[in-house]
Amino acid sequence: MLKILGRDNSINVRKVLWLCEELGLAYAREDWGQSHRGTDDPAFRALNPVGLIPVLVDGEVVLWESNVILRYLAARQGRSDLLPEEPAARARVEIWMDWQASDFSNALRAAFHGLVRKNPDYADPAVIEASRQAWVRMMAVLEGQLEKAGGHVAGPDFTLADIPIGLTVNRWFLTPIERPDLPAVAAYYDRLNERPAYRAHGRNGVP
Ligand SMILES: N[C@@H](CCC(=O)N[C@@H](CS)C(=O)NCC(=O)O)C(=O)O
Repeated sequence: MLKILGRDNSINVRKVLWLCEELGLAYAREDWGQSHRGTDDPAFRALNPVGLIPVLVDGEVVLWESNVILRYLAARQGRSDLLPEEPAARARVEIWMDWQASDFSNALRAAFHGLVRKNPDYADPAVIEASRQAWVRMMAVLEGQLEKAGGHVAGPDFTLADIPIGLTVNRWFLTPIERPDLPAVAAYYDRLNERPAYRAHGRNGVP
């Protein structure tokens, strides 16, 4: 059985839990990180030298980096509907995954960690406001994409790209900030909510 290491309120662990649910894959999850076992434990570092969650163990295969794990599981299950094999179609999915993991996450970090996690490293109101403004700019990009794409972030149908983006949208609605009205994003949030796996691991009250 698959083993997933990481607490279930981590956005990056939730990506993997959501996908396992979509794929109908059984797994055992172990709590690691923050108030649980620390990821500086040598047993954990032996699996992931950078000490971050999630880690996936699939027999001899040990992986870290959440979006890599998503790609691995979709390919393992032959789900080219979620991650196309044709290079251009695949790249159109991966653009949104990589953007979420880089510029998008960097933009919202201070607002989210300052206001929701109450992390003292992000207590400066000016830094939080700059982060909020950057987050709004990223969400305007997403709004434009959703207006064009026809239902989901990489096109009409659900793909792997919707997992990182859908979790970030959940975070947007659960963070106490001033938000502009973004109708395509709101409709997308409700569309994702039709998926039991999103209700279980995405829009489940956890920011
Ligand atoms: N790029 C990594 C980022 C992983 C990451 O930042 N994980 C956070 C939780 S979301 C973590 O391990 N934090 C330390 C902890 O929880 O102890 C990925 O996508 O997997």
